[in-house]
Amino acid sequence: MGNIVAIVGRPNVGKSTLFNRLIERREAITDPTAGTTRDRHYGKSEWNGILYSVIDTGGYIRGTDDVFEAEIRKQVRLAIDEADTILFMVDVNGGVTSADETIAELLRRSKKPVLLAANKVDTHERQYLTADFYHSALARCMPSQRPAARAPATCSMS
Ligand SMILES: Nc1nc2c(ncn2[C@@H]2O[C@H](COP(=O)(O)OP(=O)(O)OP(=O)(O)O)[C@@H](O)[C@H]2O)c(=O)[nH]1
Ligand SMILES: [Mg+2]
Repeated sequence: MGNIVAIVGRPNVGKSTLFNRLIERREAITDPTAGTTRDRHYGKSEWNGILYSVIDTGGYIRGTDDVFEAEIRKQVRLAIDEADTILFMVDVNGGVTSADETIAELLRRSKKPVLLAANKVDTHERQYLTADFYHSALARCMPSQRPAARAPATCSMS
């Protein structure tokens, strides 16, 4: 298997926040406004002595006429094609959305290995919300949260 990981998910789930954490620099813009990332961003990271490339992508929104959103979809598909492994990021708050289902289907069709990262698990109790995501049957579900979140991390990317 090669060493390119693409972070994919709907807008605002925390993809760029994780990307910055992995590359250990604040390179990607992160913001509470959905649709912040539009292009693909590339970075390098290392895990247990293994170097890998990571791609941050824009939030995937299905079938709108918006030209920007269509361009983001194109960029996401390019990143999926290029990647060896996909990190599918969801937000545990609010459960599985139809946007998550659409992306799950896109990823299933890619036939690439997918890891599901359930983000924004900021409190101990919220780790149980990850159970909702098992039914998308993509992969193991890994709870995560940004480093600054107050509650103890239950699990992280590594
Ligand atoms: N509570 C909480 N907020 C988070 C966490 N991770 C990211 N955020 C916040 O969620 C918002 C969106 O984060 P981004 O990293 O910009 O999300 P994104 O998925 O890249 O968004 P788009 O580029 O619009 O698709 C920001 O305000 C982040 O600070 C987390 O673990 N917990
Ligand atoms: Mg982003």
